[in-house]
Formats: sequence, C-alpha cells, structure tokens
Amino acid sequence: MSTIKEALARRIPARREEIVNLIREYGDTVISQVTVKQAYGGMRGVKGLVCDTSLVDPYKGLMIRGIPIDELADRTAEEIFFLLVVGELPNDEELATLKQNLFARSEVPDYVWKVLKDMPHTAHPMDMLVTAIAILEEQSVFRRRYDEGMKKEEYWEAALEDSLDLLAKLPALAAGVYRIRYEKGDLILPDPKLDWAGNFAHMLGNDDPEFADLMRLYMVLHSDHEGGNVSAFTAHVVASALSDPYYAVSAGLSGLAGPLHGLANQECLKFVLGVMDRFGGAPTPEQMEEYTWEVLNSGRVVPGYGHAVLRATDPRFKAFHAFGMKHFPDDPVFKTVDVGFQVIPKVLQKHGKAANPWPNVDAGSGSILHHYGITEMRYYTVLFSVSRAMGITSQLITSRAMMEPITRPKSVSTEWIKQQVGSSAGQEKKTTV
Ligand code: NMX
Ligand code: MLT
Repeated sequence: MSTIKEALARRIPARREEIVNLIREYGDTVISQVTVKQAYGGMRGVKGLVCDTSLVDPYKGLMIRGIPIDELADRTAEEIFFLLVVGELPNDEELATLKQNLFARSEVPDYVWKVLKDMPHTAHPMDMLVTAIAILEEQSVFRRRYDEGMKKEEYWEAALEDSLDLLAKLPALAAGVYRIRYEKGDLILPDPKLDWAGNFAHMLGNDDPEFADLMRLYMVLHSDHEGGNVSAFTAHVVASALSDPYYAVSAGLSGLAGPLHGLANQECLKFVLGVMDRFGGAPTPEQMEEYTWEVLNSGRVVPGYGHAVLRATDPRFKAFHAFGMKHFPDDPVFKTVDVGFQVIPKVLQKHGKAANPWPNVDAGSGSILHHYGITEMRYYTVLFSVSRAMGITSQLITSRAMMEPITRPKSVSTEWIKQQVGSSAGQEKKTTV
C-alpha cells in the first residue's frame, strides 16, 4: 500500500535539487526591500519567507498547492492534508491508507485526559487544547530520534511521524475539551467507519449528517493560509530550532488564540449576539450601521473584517455564507451576519483606517456553529486549531524535508534606523547594530 511517506519521499530529491540550484544561481538576487514603515509595522508585505503548501492572493484568496480553495470545498480533510504535504491530491489507495493510518494512531493516552479533567472549570478551551498538545510531547518520535543521532536528511521522516500522531489524536482531544469543559457527559469513542472530520462531529456529540458536512467544510477551509500568519510563522520559527512538532504546534496555536488572529471567530459571534441583543433580533441595515460605529468609536476593531494580505472578500467567508444560504437562510443569527456583510464594509470604508474593509474567514463561521447547537463561542478557536494543525504540520514537514536552517532575521535598533535615514537625532550618536 502506498503511504503519504512514500509519496513524499519520491518527490523530495527533485525538490531539494531545485532549491539548491535556485540558491546557487540566484542566491544574491533581490526579491524584496524593507522600508522603515515595514520594520515598525509587523513586516507587512516583506517577502522573506518561503511557503510552498499554500499561497494567499490578495484578490483571489487562498490557493492550496495552486488550487483555489473554492475548488477544494467538497474534499475531505485527509485529501487536503495529503495535498498540503505531497503537493498533489491522493489516489484512492493513498487516501484509504492515510485514513487507516490516522485511525490507528488516534487513541489519546489516559494521562492527557487526567490533566484536562483537573484543569479549572474557568480555563479557556484554547488553554486546554494547547496544554494537551504540549503534554503529548512526551511521545515525540522526533525528539527521541534526535537524541539517538538522527541524520539531517531524515528529520522530515520523524517530523511526519509526530505530525500524523498528533493530527490523528486532535479530533478526539478537541472533542474531549468540549465535553469536559462544558460538562456534556462522557467522552465519545471514534467510529472506524467515519472520516477524520466526520469523527470529530461524532465525538462532539452531534450525529446529524448535515453537521458532519459542516465539519468537513470547516476543516478544509481553515487548513492553511500560507506562511506569514501568526500561528504558521510562530510554529515555523519554533520548529526551525529543531523543537519537535508538539512544541511547534502548541506554540503556533497559542498565537491562534489571539483576538486579532483565530480568536476573532469567538469575538465575531459576540459582536453578532451583541447587535441582536440590542435590537431584539436580526437588525435592520441602519441598526447594524449604528452598532458598528459604536464599536469603532469606542476604539475597538470590528471582528471578522480586515486582513493583512487579502484585499477582497475572503473566499472562505463566501463558502460559509453559501452553506448558510443553502441550509438555513432564515436563521436570525445567520441573517445578522448577512446584514453585517451588506453594511460593515461601507462603514469601514467611511471610517478610512482598515486597508481591507471586507469580511475574512471568521465573520460568519460562528453563526453556522451556533445554528447546529455549538453555542459556546469560547470553543470556536479550538475548531479552527484542529484544522490549522494540518497547515502548520505540513509546513514544518516541508521545511525539514528541504533541510532549512534555523530562522534568525536581523533586528535593528531605533538608533540604527535614525542613522540610516540621516535623521539629526541619529547623527548625534553613532551606534553599530
Ligand atoms: N475594525 C476596525 N479597525 C480596523 C479593522 C477592523 N476590522 N481592521 C483594521 N483596522 C485598523 C487597524 O486596527 C489599524 O488601526 P491603527 O492604525 O489605529 O493601528 C488600521 O486599520 C490599519 O490596519 P490594516 O493595515 O488594515 O490591518 P493589519 O494588517 O494591521 O491587521 C487584522 C489585520 C486582521 C489584524 C485587522 O484587520 C483586524 O484587527 N481585524 C479584526 C480582527 C479579525 O477579524 N482578525 C481575524 C483575521 C483572520 N484570522 O482568522 O486570523
Ligand atoms: C489565517 O487564516 O491565518 C488568517 O486569515 C490570518 C492571516 O492569514 O494572516
């Protein structure tokens, strides 16, 4: 049976050679420049990082290995993971093998459940998930093999092992976080007949086939978003020190837990329910406009809108919106999201600050989960995390396969910048970097 490991192993030599040749022939060619604004502004737009799993076009949005995300919306998570890692979709045999492989690794050790059950009832679900991943590190094949003297050429194999082990356990772990944190009853065992995302839906405690379809879509849409987003970049840096995938994924997901990144999905539902609470149901466009201005005038951001790279409506938002339109267009929470979509971009344009006034992936996902009874909004970023772990691990497997070095950009001081720009304050005191 052909495995994901064999499929990747076949492709690695040519890819390594391609990169070696690129560096040999064009190593000194300039591909980006950095302005003072970028150095102080989150390195926005600086091209100093390679990510081959996916790319975000400002106008078309996410493309996984060159395929636009809307063309992948009907695929399973297993197909997406294979595509991310290998670069091509799996054939039937490869897919069946990957599904079996993941199921065989899915059991979560008892000590993890004990820790999760001992955590305070007030713990944030993301805190629980990140803790669970961090304590699974005890099982790392990468760390054990490194201690035994593993060769650099083989790092990717151990990274893949750990990634498969972790991904296999994530649906059970995340469903367990939900059931423990919200006292939903006993943990539910996985069903070997179900796919990865279908099993996640089942272990959450919802066997409605429509909910399983939503989970499949959810897992595909959040899987990856090139290399510069906070969680992917964090994990990339951590893994570049040869910290194993458990450390890297828990670090990356700690970044996803920030309200400007993945936690925005929790904040979005809070915003939507806040409008509904104020106006006693789905608002009129005028009421939505009034509420949005209040949020902006209080100095807060409108969650679910804006993006560091995108300059158009996120195709992932469009896919969720289409799902809601198909299954429950009259749900008041979904309708509120829809009114927001009509109104908020115009308000943000008038406000004049956000470079991108359009909705991102988080703007509508919570309303859909709410419809299917997942109303605990603090849980939403855990769902995002389960999916994003595919992108993070596929990026770090690729990095180890390409034998990338430790990440270590040069930082500079404000004094140094003042000297570079010739500011009088800087010339008074010459410093070296
Ligand atoms: N509401 C209000 N103000 C905004 C928004 C928004 N949705 N988006 C950007 N701005 C402001 C931003 O705070 C900044 O203000 P200031 O100069 O006072 O610091 C200004 O507009 C320029 O920011 P941009 O260059 O447009 O955005 P940037 O690339 O720095 O940040 C986000 C991108 C996504 C962090 C930002 O748009 C934001 O905070 N959006 C709301 C939170 C959100 O939806 N995050 C989820 C992103 C997707 N994800 O899942 O990770
Ligand atoms: C993501 O999916 O990671 C977000 O859209 C944020 C980003 O790409 O910066």
